[in-house]
Amino acid sequence: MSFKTKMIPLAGALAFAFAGVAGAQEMVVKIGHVGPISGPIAHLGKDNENGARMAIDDLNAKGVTIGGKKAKFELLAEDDGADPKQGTAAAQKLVDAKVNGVIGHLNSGTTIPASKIYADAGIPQISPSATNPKYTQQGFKTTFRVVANDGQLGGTLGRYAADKLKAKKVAVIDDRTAYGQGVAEEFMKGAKSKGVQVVAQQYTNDKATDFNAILTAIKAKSPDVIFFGGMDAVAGPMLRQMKALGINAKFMGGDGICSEALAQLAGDALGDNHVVCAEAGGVQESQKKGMEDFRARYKQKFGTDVQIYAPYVYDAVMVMVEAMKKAGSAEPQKYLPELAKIHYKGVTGDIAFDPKGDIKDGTLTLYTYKDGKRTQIAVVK
Ligand code: ABU
Repeated sequence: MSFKTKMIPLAGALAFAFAGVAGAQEMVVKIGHVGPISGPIAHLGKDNENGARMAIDDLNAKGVTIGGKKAKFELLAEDDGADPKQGTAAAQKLVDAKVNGVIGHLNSGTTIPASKIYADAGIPQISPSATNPKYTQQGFKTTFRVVANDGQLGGTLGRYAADKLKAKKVAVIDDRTAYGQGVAEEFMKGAKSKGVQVVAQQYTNDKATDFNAILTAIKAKSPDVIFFGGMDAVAGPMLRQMKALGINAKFMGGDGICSEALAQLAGDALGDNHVVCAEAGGVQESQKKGMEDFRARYKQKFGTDVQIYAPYVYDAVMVMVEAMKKAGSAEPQKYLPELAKIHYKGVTGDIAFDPKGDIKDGTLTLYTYKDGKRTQIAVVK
């Protein structure tokens, strides 16, 4: 046997041994994401999922070390169709897949029931868009949200209707979801606190397309403003039918209607300065460039504009990973305490949580639509 042939197995064994060492220094971190990728608001679910994918791709490209090990991040994306039952099934699937953390869900109606499943499994959950206050009021240690809640959203919009739109009479419609109902109630509280009269209250659902009966009943009461608690996929056709019925009242809604897509969904019924809505977050002047850069990168990557919450999803992933880095571990019970006390500067602003898991100092951005484009009115605390 020659010297050379003797060395080949030795080199092979060494290479194998080193590969084993390198392998032992790597870890896979599974991040779950859930939103409606099917159904009427699939465009919003996809927007959220894209935000998560962008964060995962950025983290893997940059290279992240957790507790001395190189982390490889994997996105496990699930569709809940905005349906509470599908939401809990998706949550159980992610728990069974032993995800390290979950970003989602998009809707309050899915986020709240799913949160018990994650809490029972001890898995941290950050919602980037569910705004019903109940989500963080259940006493779970695992629930966090990076946006303001319906109390802030609805209350601010109610007071805005009185102070800025000079409304004396408002009509309110909600889609009977956890979000729609909650934000409509908060709007009424805010409006009534300013002496505004609620002259009509009507109900629909999150898949409805015909609003003639409820709009006709509302028209008879001549409101100055119609507030809708629900999502853009319903608000668009509702605006078209308002126009067809000759209703000139201003139209208001929360973050669920405040998408780029509302312009297409409403067509020429959108009008200029006719719709006022609010996103449950927003950046101050000094942070605007970071947000603009994010939006440009997003458009380049996915070929479409941000709808509403992709930047918040991106930050939610980053915040979760920052907590893992601080803990030196991706194990939920180890990084959860770090997540609870995190201070993170994201593209959506400064993120820190109160004892319930709600974002501290939540911000809102008021928008209207002009020339078919979502146009910022103001950023308010
Ligand atoms: N916040 C608007 C959409 C999501 C939700 O809370 O249902």
